[in-house]
Amino acid sequence: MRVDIVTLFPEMCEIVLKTSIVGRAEAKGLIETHCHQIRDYTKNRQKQTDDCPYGGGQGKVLFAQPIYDCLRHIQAETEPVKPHVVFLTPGGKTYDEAAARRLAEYPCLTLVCGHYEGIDERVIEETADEEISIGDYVLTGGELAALVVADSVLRLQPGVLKSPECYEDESYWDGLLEYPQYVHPAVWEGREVPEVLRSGNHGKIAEWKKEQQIARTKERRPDLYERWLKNHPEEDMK
Ligand code: 6GU
Repeated sequence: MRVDIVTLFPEMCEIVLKTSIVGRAEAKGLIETHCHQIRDYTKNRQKQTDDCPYGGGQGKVLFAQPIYDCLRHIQAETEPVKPHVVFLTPGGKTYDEAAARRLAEYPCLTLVCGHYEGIDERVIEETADEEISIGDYVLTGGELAALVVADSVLRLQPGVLKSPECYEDESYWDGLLEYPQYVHPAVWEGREVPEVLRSGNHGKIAEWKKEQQIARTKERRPDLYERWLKNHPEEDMK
């Protein structure tokens, strides 16, 4: 999979993408990432990327033209594949693991970061396949949101994680939160590792982990718990 990020802050995105698991995956040739500076596509002398909006209001709005030209440049690079284009905006649909799994199927994904007050609506209408927000809070720009989306889709690519269990085992895969984890020492600051985990009884351990997942989800995320129960009616009897 190839991911392109269109941004005023490519260095901010590059440093994250070249770090840790995603960085190693790219070094191994399993994935490809590119960050593009919107300013490089401006056509005015001052390399201005934004201005005050029509109709007045706070802040500045990014011009359509440099974003459009940058997207055309990316499309020429990925030819004959047409990238799936996502704009990261606070007004988009809320992102979740189901969306990550869906986006992970595209061979080329282009993420466009909004900044300041927004982006000229016409370039969104002209080029966006969808608009995504990562949650109900406000960020100064779309970069962190684009990196969240990039990380969550790239970790699903074959070979990036050691084995599929690595992502099947984690929170959200089966709609339940993770069970708590422990590593030695067996006693730390007077707190003991649960006895069952040291019992060597793998059946009992699996049962305990599942119980922990269900109890945590019920307590912390009643919304996820209700959805999970609907898909696992047999669990309601317990
Ligand atoms: Cl995509 N952008 C901004 N600026 N804030 C956000 C967001 C995106 N998603 C959640 N908050």
